[in-house]
Amino acid sequence: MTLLELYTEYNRVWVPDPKHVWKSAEIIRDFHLGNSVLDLRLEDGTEYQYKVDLESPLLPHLRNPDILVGENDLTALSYLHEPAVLHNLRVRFVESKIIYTYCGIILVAVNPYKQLHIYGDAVIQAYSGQNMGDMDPHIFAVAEEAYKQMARNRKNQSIIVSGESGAGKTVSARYAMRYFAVVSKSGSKTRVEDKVLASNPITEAIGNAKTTRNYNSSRFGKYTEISFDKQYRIIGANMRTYLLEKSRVVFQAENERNYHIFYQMCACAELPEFQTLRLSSADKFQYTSMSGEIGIEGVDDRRDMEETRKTFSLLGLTDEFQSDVFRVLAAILHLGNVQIKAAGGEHSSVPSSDPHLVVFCDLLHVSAPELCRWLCNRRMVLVMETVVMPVPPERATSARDALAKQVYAKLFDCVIQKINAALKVPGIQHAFVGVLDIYGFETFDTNSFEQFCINYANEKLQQQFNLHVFKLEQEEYMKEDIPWTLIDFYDNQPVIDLIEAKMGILDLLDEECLFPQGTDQNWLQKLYNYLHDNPLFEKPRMSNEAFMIQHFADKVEYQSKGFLEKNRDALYEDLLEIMRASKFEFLANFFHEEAQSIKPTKGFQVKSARPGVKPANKELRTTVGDKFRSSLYLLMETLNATTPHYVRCIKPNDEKLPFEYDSRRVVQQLRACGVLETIHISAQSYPSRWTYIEFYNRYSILMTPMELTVKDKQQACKTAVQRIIQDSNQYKFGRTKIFFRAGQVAYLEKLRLDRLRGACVILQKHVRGWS
Ligand code: AD9
Ligand code: MG
Repeated sequence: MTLLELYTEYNRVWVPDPKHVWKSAEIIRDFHLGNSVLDLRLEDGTEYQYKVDLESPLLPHLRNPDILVGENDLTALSYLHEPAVLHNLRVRFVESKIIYTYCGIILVAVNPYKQLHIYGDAVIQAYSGQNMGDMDPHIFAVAEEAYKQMARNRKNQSIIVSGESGAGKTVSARYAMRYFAVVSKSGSKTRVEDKVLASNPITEAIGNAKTTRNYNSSRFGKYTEISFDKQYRIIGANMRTYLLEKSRVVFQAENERNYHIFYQMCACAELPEFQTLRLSSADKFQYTSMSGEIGIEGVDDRRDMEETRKTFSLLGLTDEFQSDVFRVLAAILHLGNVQIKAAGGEHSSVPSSDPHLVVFCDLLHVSAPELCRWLCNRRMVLVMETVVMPVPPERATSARDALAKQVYAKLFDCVIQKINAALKVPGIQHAFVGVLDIYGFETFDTNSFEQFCINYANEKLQQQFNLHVFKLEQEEYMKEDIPWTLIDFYDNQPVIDLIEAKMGILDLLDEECLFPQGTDQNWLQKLYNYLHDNPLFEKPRMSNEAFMIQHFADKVEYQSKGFLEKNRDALYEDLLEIMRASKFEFLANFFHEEAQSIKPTKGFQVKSARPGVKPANKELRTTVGDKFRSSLYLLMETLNATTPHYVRCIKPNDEKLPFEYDSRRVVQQLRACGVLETIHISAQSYPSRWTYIEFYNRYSILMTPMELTVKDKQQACKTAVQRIIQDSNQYKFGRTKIFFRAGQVAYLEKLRLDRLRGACVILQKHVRGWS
């Protein structure tokens, strides 16, 4: 008997559907090998013939028995495939308003877009100390599991949260952190747990912004390590951040905003302590008003400013530090309003009396004439001499914006450092739980360097996940004395190699950045030349300005324009020199300590990336791509040294509507965030495992009288399985368990049901005979 025999009358299947992705249908005639169609009836009553390729009959997915629908863990389903997962999540979410479901070791969280009463302290207490399997799926159950394993195994843990923009990563990460703060309350006066939680509003004020996808979108990745002492109480924390979106400081797309903190400050412009900053409402500043969007529905920037300042104070960051931060932020807003005018030919001009330039220089204690000079001119180093050349207004504007971005990025790092110092562990850290809130896989109509980096990070995370699942499987198989070579699993190393290996995409990009005359087009040509044999790399047929990568989640087309510039992140040395010379020590320090906190894997000298644009400090400087590669390497090292727990957030609709489930959007994300890949991994191996006892108890009804008389029950099970399932590749006998390939348990279940029905009929005959 094979799976084919389950395609019989009354059984149900899933067939593809353009709107709902999958729709249910009932089989109305038994299917036999050699049939060219499968006769079906759809739920609306229409009959439908599903075409079957005679060469390799590919039949639609079988639908699970209703009794299994709504399960807490998707891996309990007999048929584990895309339509089953999609349907099960929908039933739970739409009908039962349940947002959490397990899929093996993953917690799937569907964003309800509605405040639910499932996060109170009482719920935390209910989850505290419980076993994961005994409770309903919840972010608190994952946090509890991490906490418990940390204490039981004395091992560091990680909670890895991923998902696309607006899916609920930051909210989930916050709840996980709150869980630890509540269960590990030290009761001490220092309230270190509150301090750890306070880090969130601050990082969100300076690192989150309104985008069209999410009103509070994190524009950076974050890994927060929460430290515990021997009694497993919180004693501190440390944050690592990844790739802040700097371009937002000077440019926002339509309907988007700059970082929240700017609007919070503008909303408080008239406060006495802000008078020196010469602020006004956000619509008066270019950097906060270019998209025409100043407020956010339901957000009170003024009140949020109070919260930001309160949390600054809670962390023990002094008033002086706060006022330094606000001073720099206000200066950036003024810089954006500096008018750069055309001055004929290739010249530009900024009068040193420009009111915003005056305020900028006042606030930051830098020289106005010098700033005007180096906005409108550049230094060219020739063979024998250095000459100063004027630049056109566009160039001067780019220089102004580059300075604003650079100052903001430095300020961001400085605030993170300060928070880390405030949360520094005073004594010895016994163990930690790290919470990773990082951007999910992205694909837009136009994809650039940022998406490339984000998707590269996701490839690395997916590999970490695959290896972990693989390791768990391997451990299980070893325990069961099953040779590990049996495991067949998907490895995305080839895509990672394409990106990061020697002479891969990043290396070629760095190489091109070394040439003063390097261009995006030259680099792309090199990619075409060197990588055309790679099956995961493609040149689009219709374009000479893009390349495509087959990622684990999807194929993505990247536009090469801007890669070189973004990777170089060139600094305008003459402008930085002005900052360095500032009497405002807080600012000057940003530019004195150029040393990178992340050790580069390799460095190289950018001689002169562009004429007049020199690398900072004329020293070894790494590119953005190279730094990102190193920071991912460190992150993976950290994650691999911990026990990971996975949370995958799903955005169920694009309109932010409560409990609205758009199957097409959900399935896209299930594919992209690796949930379906996990299923694929387990479907490839042996997803169903039964101990011999469990098997005997349930399936002895299928055993022959001879098998039933065998004393050794384990042997009886083996003989029965060998007889019932003829293809010996469909199962493996372990020490304590039998491992089944996908679909086999469903098949056994069918046989069991048939047998029970048969027994019923016989019984009924008997009963009738007696009466
Ligand atoms: V981004 O990649 O940073 O742009 P996130 O972090 O994935 O994104 P976020 O956590 O900010 O998304 O969630 C977006 C919004 O969804 C929140 O502001 C809430 O309004 C809403 N949300 C998310 N999770 C929940 C939840 N568990 N309960 C209620 C939620 N609302
Ligand atoms: Mg976020």
